Amino acid sequence: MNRSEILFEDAKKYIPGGVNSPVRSFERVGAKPRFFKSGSGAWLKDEDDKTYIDYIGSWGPMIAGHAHPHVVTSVKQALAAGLSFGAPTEIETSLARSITSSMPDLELIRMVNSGTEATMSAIRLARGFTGRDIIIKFEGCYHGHSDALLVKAGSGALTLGVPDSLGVPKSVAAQTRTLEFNNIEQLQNVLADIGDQTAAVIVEPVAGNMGCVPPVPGFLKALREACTCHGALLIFDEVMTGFRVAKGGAQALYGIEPDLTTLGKIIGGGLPVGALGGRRDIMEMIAPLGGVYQAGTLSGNPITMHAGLATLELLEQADFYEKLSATTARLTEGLKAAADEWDLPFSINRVGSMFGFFFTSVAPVTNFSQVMNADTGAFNIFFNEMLNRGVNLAPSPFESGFVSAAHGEKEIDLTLDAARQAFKSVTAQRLKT
Ligand code: KE4
Repeated sequence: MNRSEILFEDAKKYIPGGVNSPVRSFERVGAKPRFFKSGSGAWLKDEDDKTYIDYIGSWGPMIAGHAHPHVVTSVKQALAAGLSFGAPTEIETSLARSITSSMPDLELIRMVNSGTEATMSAIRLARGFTGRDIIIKFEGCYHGHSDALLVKAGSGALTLGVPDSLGVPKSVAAQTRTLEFNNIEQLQNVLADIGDQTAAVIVEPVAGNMGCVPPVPGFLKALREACTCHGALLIFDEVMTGFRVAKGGAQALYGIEPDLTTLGKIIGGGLPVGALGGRRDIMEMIAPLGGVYQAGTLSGNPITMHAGLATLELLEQADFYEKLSATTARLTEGLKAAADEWDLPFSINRVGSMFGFFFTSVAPVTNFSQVMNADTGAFNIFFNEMLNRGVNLAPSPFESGFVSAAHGEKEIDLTLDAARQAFKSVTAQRLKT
């Protein structure tokens, strides 16, 4: 056994499945997880000293690359002054000011410790503000693991949601409806029917948790109009897209103003973080100002705030997003060209520096059922072939990949070289079956 395998067996003695988050178990791709010990720029090193070009980036936060000197220095200086005080600190205001200057729709913002906390709090706030109970979400979108959001579609769009996890009470799931992402007509019909009972519609403006699935033209606009028409709040879950697809997030990229926004990942620079923000009249309902309770021992932790602010400072560099987008385009176009050389059904979506690919001839993939019909067996072969060639992709066909500012020509060329070999293996192994 190599060191990762040894560590995995040891971890399983103390931690469920040996991991602190299920996707890390590699269960979906039929492999054993690598244990990593360090990261630098676009690269990770595992416990067997193998190096990998990393396209997970801690699931999005590492947009500037691993262990960026500016971020590490800022955190080291902050650490020397203490880790947490349970009292207000200036750095919390500094980060809030930085975020809201890039995302002006967030008139007020509250820091929390995870994306799950952010969306859970946003749902409670929407219910408190509107006095309504129903929540609408979309199939294939993931908003963290709070009960109200671990709900899948019932037999029909208007039927009661059903739990998407053991332990979620039917009574809670019944308050959530799950619609088809990118289905404008269904959305308009359902909101015409129950819009005046609906507290909020929550959406990933670019779905990143079923692979990467962008909104079709008009979907977000239709969503905004329907929510406004029926007095339901529109919540953009930008935990993944915030500061990823553009400095102002998807709301800036697509020009749609949500009522509330949730954030996470990049704004913490790799440390535990989440945030919810939005219209002042709504946010002023949060304790201590209003009657919607929300709290957290380590919310706004100064070390996290320093890591987040240092990361956002790096995004101010000239042409940061243009360069990142161009690098990602070279990657995705190269992957498509390599798959075409083997006549493989391969479809890839990209928004800025987040991407997702599917072994299907459907192009572009625009909804969950198309994702589910893609060839996950081919994905697993490709994933493992790439991993064994030193490319660390997301270990699931239902995740997105991320390129950082540290990824350069060399990393993209090496990735495409590995992909040509991996596609050859997919072809060979699929021909056997
Ligand atoms: P966390 O509670 O994991 O910080 O955030 C939940 C969340 C909320 N909203 C969106 C759009 C998200 O993508 C996430 C979490 N993303 C996953 C990656 N698909 C985290 C990885 C994991 O679960 O280990």
